[in-house]
Amino acid sequence: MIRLFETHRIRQVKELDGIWDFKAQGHAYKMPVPACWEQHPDLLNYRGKGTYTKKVYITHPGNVRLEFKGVSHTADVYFDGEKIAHHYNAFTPFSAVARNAEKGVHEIKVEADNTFGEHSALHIPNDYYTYGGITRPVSFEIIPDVYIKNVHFTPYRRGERWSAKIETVICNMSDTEKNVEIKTELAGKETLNAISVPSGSEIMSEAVQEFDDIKPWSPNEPNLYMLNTVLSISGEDTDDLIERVGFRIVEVKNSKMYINGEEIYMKGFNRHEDYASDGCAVTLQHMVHDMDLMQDMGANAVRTCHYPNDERFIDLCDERGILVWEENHARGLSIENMQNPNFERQCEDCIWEMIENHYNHPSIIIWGILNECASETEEGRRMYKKQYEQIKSMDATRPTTSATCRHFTDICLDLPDVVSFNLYSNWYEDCPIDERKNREIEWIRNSGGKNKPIIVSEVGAGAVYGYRDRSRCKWSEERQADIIRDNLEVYMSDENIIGVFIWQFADCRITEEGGWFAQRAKCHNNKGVVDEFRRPKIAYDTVKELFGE
Ligand code: ADA
Repeated sequence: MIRLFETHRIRQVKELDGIWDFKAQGHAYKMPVPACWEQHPDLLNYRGKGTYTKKVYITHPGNVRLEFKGVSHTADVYFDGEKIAHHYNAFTPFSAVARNAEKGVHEIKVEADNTFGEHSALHIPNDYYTYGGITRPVSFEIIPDVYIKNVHFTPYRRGERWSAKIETVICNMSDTEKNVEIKTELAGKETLNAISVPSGSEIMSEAVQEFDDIKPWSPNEPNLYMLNTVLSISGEDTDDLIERVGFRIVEVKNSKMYINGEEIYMKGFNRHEDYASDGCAVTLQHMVHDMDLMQDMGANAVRTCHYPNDERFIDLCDERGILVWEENHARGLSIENMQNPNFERQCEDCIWEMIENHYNHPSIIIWGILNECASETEEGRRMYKKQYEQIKSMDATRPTTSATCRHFTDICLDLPDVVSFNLYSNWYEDCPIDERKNREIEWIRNSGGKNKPIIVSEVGAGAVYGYRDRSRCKWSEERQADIIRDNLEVYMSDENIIGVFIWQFADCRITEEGGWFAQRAKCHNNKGVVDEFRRPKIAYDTVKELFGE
């Protein structure tokens, strides 16, 4: 399943979840897709390349479009031996088209690579694991020469009346100009545009529509609507795309954030896509389990640390009214890391793919970038500024932020709409929490963050699951619960702060390389309030008590 709803009724779509042939290190395997290759006993720590192959049958000649929701971390895709795509980054989708495929059997080959090195500026040894494989779903489509590339939905309100702008991008792969009609249907209203699409080009068609009796999307009432778009040529319906949208407005004013005019407060978790037996290829069942646990603890928000998430998880957030901070892929990169010659382009591609593909999700209310990167440097500032500008050029409707740990030295706080900081009082730094918080806020207010909303993007402590100790020493479950309690009580009672995200929801695997092993028992980040199997620690009930209030 690639989304939690059907996305096409006219376009032929088949999902390629299942067993693929796989080869790595000279051995052959039958490998499930989606999955991490680390789930196989031979490949538990394998960092290298692996080749997947799959035969597909086409009943009529046509253009094949493959959509990969995630390959970790680099993919080269071949169709009948011809290379049709190269993609870097495990966490963003990409597609590839093979034109004029004949009826019969064809071969899809994917060479996946999860190695570290200069070619990979974002996937580096880090406090999370870079797995290998086709780790998210794959779909196989037959598309006409002229097809719908994507549809973006932008709601807005005048008084109590809702309207929306619907932007449809049409791609013409044929060698002649085509006259097409684009019909949209949403909430009982239809639009119709006729446009000409020159050969070999992409044209965006815009429709604006007013609506009646709309039920807005909000955390408490996450109303969703299906947006059906159909493309017709000479009166024949030849392609379609179904999106799911919500009517909601996100605003930042008076140092607060609002949805549809209602002030919001985020009680959230940082959640890595990592589950003990799944690796980063978290199954839908485990996504739902994670969501059930977070909501059981009273959370209303999630931060997709530190990369764009599987779209099915964002679909779940849309359905449940969970507020999402989605961010591009970066964690703790120094200025030397950011000077990797591939860094800026790989960030730009990640931001483009994140927004291009996730734009319509009402649950995403803020875009984040560059978690704890070199925002204390002038060169880092240049890159932060460039990335914020890219986001605003693609989406002016959502605020921006970045989680900083460059306390008292950050020179980028004037750039985002919302200022966020990571601070581990009484874990990494034993100090009076309230006093330290006040110093942080005072510094923010005087360093570019004046009148901006403030989010505590990370707060927490470590505990090894099952380690209880009446001394309440660090790494005991008792101490983790104490530290989380003490921090939440301070942060949740400060009116400067509009949200707090606990680091982190669940324990996650980290890379042994890069010296991380020395700070991370079991080669895991053990700051989850549940462990990697989602077994709750004492802190689970502490969070439930404090978030549940
Ligand atoms: C940082 C970082 C997280 C995690 C955390 C920790 O704030 O953003 O990814 O590494 O520290 O566990 O120390």
